[in-house]
This record gives sequence, structure tokens and C-alpha cells, in this order.
Amino acid sequence: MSYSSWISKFHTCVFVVFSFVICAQSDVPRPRGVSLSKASLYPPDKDFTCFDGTITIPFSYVNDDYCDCFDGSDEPGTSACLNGVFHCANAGHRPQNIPSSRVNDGVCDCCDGTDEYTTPDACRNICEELGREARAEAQRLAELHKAGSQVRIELIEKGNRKRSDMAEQLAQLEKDKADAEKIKAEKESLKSELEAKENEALKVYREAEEEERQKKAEEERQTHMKEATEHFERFDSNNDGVLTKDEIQVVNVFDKDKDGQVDEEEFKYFLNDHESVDKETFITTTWPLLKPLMMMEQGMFKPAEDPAEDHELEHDPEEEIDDVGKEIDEELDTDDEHGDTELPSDDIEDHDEPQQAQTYDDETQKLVEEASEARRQLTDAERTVREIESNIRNIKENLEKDYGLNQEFATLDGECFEYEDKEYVYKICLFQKVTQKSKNGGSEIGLGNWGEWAGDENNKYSAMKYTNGVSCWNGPSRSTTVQIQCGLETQLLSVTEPFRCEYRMELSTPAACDDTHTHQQSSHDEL
Ligand code: MAN
Repeated sequence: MSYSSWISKFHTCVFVVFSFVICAQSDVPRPRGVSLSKASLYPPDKDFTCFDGTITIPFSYVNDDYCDCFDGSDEPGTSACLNGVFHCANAGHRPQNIPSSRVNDGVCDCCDGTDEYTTPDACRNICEELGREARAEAQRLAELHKAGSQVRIELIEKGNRKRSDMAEQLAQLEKDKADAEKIKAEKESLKSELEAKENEALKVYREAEEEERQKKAEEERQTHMKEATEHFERFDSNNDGVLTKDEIQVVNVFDKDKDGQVDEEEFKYFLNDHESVDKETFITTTWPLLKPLMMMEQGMFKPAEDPAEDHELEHDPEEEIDDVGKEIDEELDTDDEHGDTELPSDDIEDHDEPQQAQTYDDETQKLVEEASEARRQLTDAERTVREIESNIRNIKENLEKDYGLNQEFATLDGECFEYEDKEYVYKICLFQKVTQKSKNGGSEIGLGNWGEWAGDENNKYSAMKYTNGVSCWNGPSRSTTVQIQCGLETQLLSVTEPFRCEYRMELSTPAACDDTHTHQQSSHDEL
């Protein structure tokens, strides 16, 4: 039924009784507050059965200002039932259903004023006016959607092209990756081959160094033994091959804390918790503890060379002993660490470049350089593979994004738009993130990263959700909902913070324009 004929029919309605309306031309008499579509549920010549089927009452009970039905269906035109529904026809504008509790409550809810029928003068019928405005707005929107849809078509074309470009790039990158992996494998085997030759050539240098190291270690061991033995014999005053408390008590150097006597604690420390030590234990256990003290007494170890500190005598002797102990430990340490400092290790993987300080014969030098070059080339090849993989990941991520049913939002990915209010500059980079920057300085605050489409069931593309922004003080992470509407240009129209740290943006874009959608809406609204 067209809009105009609907109005003319409605205008022929006459009010017959308190609660009943007969619409002559429409031939659909119905109780007050009942919509045309529900009129058949109220046949005046029969008893009325509540919509929920629970009770049947005489028809005269309908709209008698007493609530009989649990579902409120017997009182559509009075406020007797809390859950009743009053229908206003609102001829000239949109029909409306309001809770019947608002009937005759002194407030004009329906534009035709029918909800306040006991005081007919209280509410002016403004439906024609509102309808005109609504139709003008609908017309404006329809034109906007129409014009925007043209731009949208271009966006769709570009979006589809972008997607197919991405798909092509992906295919190319997969090929590049296969090639790069092949090169990497070649470089790997070249590197192994050249390193094997390098290792072979360096073997002779390593062996020489190892020999040298062992020789040095042996010399150091001998010196240590000699020194320790000499001191043991000096302290073992009765020459019985055992050093007792009596014997060390008289030797000042055992007075570790320098309190003038060698006490129980010091015996314990030097004799390793025993009453005495034999020569062997002295060499392995006592001497490493004693030697640093002796060296310090002889002025062989000094704290850090700060001239200002030369006059200060308040060194912590414990610390010095620890440091000296470390040096001694290192001196005595004969493990492998020493061996690797001058030559490339056998395990070239761990030492990317052999140390160049060492001079080799020409042949070896050439092999070292060739192996170094092979290592460099492998590193480059590995980097290339990693870069391609990262590009593949990015493209795949974008290809998986939902850019609308027709790819109309695809070209907007990464496009940024700003909005300023009194305090902040807001920025949205679509499908990426939302930020907020105070105009008084300070750093940018993340208001959310692209999450998902969040429109209602009619159109999921009518809202976007950006989540996991910077945490709100004592609260959740910041998040932003972007309401999307049709507009000839893509731009941010407003930004608000309806709840603390929950932001709401309005964005217009031609991508959201759809003329068919608008027409459907108009007809649903029964203007
Ligand atoms: C900042 C801004 C505001 C937010 C408060 C919450 O000042 O991000 O938008 O409401 O922090 O503490």
C-alpha cells in the first residue's frame, strides 16, 4: 500500500466507543492501540483469547482498563497492563509501538497524539511535520548513498585489484623463497666445505698453541708446587710432615683478620676444618688461600689505582683477598679456556670469524679468508630468506583480513585519519590502530589495535572494534568502537569517551554507501 493511500484511509477512521476505533474504508475495525497487522486477532464478534493462549474473555473486556491477560494483550489501548503494547498509527510518519503504560500519562509519545486520548488537546498531531522532515532526511540519505555508491564501486575495483596484486605478490614471494632457500643451502654446503679446509689448515696452528698452553700450564703447576712445598716446609717447624695449629699460630700471615692472633676461625679456614694438614692438603687447599694474603702483605696486589685512594687505608681486606683469590685461581686454572684465545676454534659455528691477529702462512691465510667470505655469504643468504618470510607473513595476514563483502574496505587498510577535540588529537590508522595524544605534550597512548568487525546482525560492517590498547589506570585496556556510516569522503566525524577508556568514533566513508540498503529501509519504515 502506498504512503498516500494509507493516510487517506486512516483519516476516515471514527472513534465509536471509549476504546474502539472503526476505520471505515480500510474495513478493519480494531480496538484502540492495535496495529493493522494485529487487527485480525481481535474479532469483535467473538470472545478474545489472550495472545499467550492462557485465558479467553468476553470481547467487551478488551480495553476495559482492567488487565486480564498475563501478556497484556487484552489492554493495548489502556495503561492497565504493565507489559501491554500500544500501537500508534502516526499517519504521515512512522508507526510506532510504545509500552501501554505510557498511555494517558500526560506525555506525548506518539506524534499523532493518540496515546493521550483522554486529553485530546494536550498533544498536537505533528506526524505530517515529522514525516516531512523524515522523508527529506531519507531523501538526503538516499542521494548520499547513491552518490557514495559510485565512489564505492571504484573502491571495490581498487580493493579487488589490491587483493589480486597481493595474491600475485604472495605467489612471487613463495617462488623467491624457494630460490633463496636453494641459495642458502648452496652457501651452507660451500661454507662447510671451506671451513673443513680451513680447520685442516689451522690444525697445525692449534696443535702448536695447545702444546704451548700445556707447557705453560705445567710450568705454572710446577711453580705452584714448588712455592707451596717451600712454604709448607718453612711452617712445619718440627719437620714431621704435618702442619698443626701450634705451628701456624706463630705465623703472622695466618692472622687473616689482622687482630694480632691466629684464632679458631682462622684455623678452621686454613686447615679446612681439621686439626692439621699434611703437605698434599696444604698444597691443594691451604696454599691457594694463603698465597693471596702473602702477596698482599708483600705489596704485590693493590686495589684499583686511584691516586686519591692511596692514602686511604680502609680497604676491605676480604674483598681484596677475594680478588686475589680469583687471580690465583685463574693462574692455576689449566682448563681449555686458555687454548682458544688465539686461534679459531674447531667449532667455527661459535666463532664466526677467526681472529685475524694471528699470522698464518699464505696458503692458510687464503683458506681462512675464503671460509670467512663463505660465512658472510651464508649470513646474507639467511637474511634474505628471513626477509622474504616476513613479507610473506605480512601479505598473508592482510589477505586473511575481512575487507567487506566486496573488498570495498581493502584500500583503506593503513590509511590514517585524525580528529582534534579541545584536549586531544586522535588518530585512527584503519585496520591497524587507534591513538590519542594530549595537546599538552606527552607520548601517544594506544587506544586499541585492529580487532574485528562489530556491527549488528543486519550489517556487521557498520562498526569496527579496536582492542588491547594501553591499560587504563586501575582499569581495563583501552578500546575503541568505530561506527561507520556512508559519506562521500573517508573522514573521522567525531570522537567521544562515553565510558572511561572506552572510546567511540564516528567515521564516514563511501565504502559504507549502499543505495539498495537505503531503499529497503524506507519501505520497512512504512512512511
Ligand atoms: C588519559 C586519557 C583519557 C582517559 C584517562 C584515564 O588521561 O587516556 O582519555 O580517560 O587517561 O585515566
